[in-house]
Amino acid sequence: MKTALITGITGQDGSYLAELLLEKGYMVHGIKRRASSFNTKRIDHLYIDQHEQHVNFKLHYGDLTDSTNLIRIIQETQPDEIYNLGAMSHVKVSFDSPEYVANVDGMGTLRILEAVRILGLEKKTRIYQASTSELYGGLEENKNDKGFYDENSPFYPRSPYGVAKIYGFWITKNYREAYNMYACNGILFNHESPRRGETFVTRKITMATAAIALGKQECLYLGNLNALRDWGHAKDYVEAMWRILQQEEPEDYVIATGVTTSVRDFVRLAFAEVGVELTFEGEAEKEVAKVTACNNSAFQLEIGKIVVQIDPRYYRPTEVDLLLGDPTKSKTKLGWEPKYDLVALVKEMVVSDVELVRRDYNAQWEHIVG
Ligand code: NDP
Ligand code: GDR
Repeated sequence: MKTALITGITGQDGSYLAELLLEKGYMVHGIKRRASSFNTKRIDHLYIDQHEQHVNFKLHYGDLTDSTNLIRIIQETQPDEIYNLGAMSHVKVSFDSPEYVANVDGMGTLRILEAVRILGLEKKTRIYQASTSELYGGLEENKNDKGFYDENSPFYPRSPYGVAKIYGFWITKNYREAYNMYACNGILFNHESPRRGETFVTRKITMATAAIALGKQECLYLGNLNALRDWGHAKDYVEAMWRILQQEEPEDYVIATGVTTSVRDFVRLAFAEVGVELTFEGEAEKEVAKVTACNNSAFQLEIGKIVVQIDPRYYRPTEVDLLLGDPTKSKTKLGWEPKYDLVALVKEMVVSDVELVRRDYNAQWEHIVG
């Protein structure tokens, strides 16, 4: 039986990866932070029945800012594979707490690598580092000839988050080269799911779509509608993480769908799932989306109703305008291909959020900041 250790197990990706590894017969250890309220809702279904089915699933308290607990947990668990997914992962919030982000997302990666070295596990333990398309910064001139970002495209991060993650990227590569460690970067483009954090744009949109359709919310406030992202499904992407660690040689890989879509079009697709057609009008901060047709008898919205407005509070000091990844290497070397396309992803998220809003609407959702 292989043993894996996942940092960030309580997050979106950690929860899907834990499920995947348990299915594959792994012993799965996860590091969770102590919080004043429950923070394990994404993995409770794995945790609750640990006395019966999943005795091969164990959580440990810890934090990426604390080397001592990382060394202790790695020593205790002796993992064959470490997936370092833990991070302060919100780009906009990273402008508010840049030092913390550098500590967790940058130095945290070093702490994991050093812990493995200190414990003499360099030959045994393979390490996956959660790198990101934010490293590219969306600069037009850095795209490849085909108009995509690939493993050879230059980096130009545009946020404290991106800058912290670039340290994580290079220190992982450096430890691979300096100490012959099996340490790899997955450069993952945006990936979403019904478990996506509520302050990321896709989930904010699908939750609001559900709440507006069900008459529980008036309007959705967003920032930059022109931003373009290469959106995939988290379930597909954790499969790629696992494949990256199963290769003969450690290498870095771009994981993406190769399709990019604007935030505005994501909004259109989400509302289309509840039978509502939108028309966008106006410029910049005055842009709004109005209902122009409503084709689902379960969701009756007034024609002409404004359901999306701009709130400049959600603009970023420096923005990444466009992300589009080239999945050629992951396709050919890993044999990886996404199973979900964007329409299927949006559908799953909207259906899940309609269910959630019906069951358990919380008026605070209208004021989600992020
Ligand atoms: P989430 O924000 O959903 O999860 C982040 C996880 O990190 C949570 O479990 C969180 O714990 C944990 N964490 C935060 N701070 C610390 C800390 N100081 N010590 C230990 N753990 C901590 O992110 P995702 O699941 O979406 O992403 C996983 C990783 O992949 C992240 O590193 C992210 O930066 C990266 N990434 C994500 C992409 C995406 O589109 N989703 C794309 C590319 C990279 P808690 O639950 O207590 O907050
Ligand atoms: P991103 O994701 O910054 O790409 O980082 P996010 O969903 O936060 O933003 C995507 C784009 O949408 C624009 N936007 C808004 N974003 C948010 N959060 N809220 C809004 O109201 C809003 N309106 C418009 C943003 O400006 C941006 O252009 C995610 C994270 O998961 C990172 O951890 C990961 O590394 C990258 O994806 C790849």
